[in-house]
Amino acid sequence: MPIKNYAIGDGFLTAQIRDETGKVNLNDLASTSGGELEQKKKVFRVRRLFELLKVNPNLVDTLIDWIDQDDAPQPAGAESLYYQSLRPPYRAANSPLPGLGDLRLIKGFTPDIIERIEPYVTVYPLEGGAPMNLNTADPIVIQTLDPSITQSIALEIVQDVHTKPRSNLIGSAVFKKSAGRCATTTTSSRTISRHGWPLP
Ligand SMILES: [Ca+2]
Repeated sequence: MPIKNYAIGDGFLTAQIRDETGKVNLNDLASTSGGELEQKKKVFRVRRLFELLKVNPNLVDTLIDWIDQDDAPQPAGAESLYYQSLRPPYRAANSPLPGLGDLRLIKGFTPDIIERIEPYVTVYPLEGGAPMNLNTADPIVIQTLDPSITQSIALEIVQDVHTKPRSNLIGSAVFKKSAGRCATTTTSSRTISRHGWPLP
């Protein structure tokens, strides 16, 4: 519940607290924990989010290059060589994003695209690798957990969570029903768990 126009001193305070752990962490792209397979899944999640938001998924390559420590560009990416050709020139950060404001520095991230993705992404924790809080996640964010989670399944999961907030969704009736509709039930459950779904 936001605070609106709360009288404080000579002015008014307006504030809203949002849970960042219910979003896709862009700094997961810089996290090397979990090995190569886990890293591919993190990249897949961000690409899927972009696709769901009608944003060119190739922009994930420029995002990876901005965050990763090396100067070797991804297939559709851009490293310091590109940024140093701009006027004024600058270098790729080659480190985690300290805030979403830095997205404007990255090749291809126009104000329109940043506005489109901002509600669903975070940079916290900076080191990445934190599990997602499904109690506060948007249906679009839940869809990034696994390709078999359709919009209707995600909406059903959110509705169930809002009815009964919990730390364990695996055993819930709606999860079993949803997982049963997925093409690879067991695999889906395991995949979701590795992506941050709370385990029993
Ligand atoms: Ca880099």
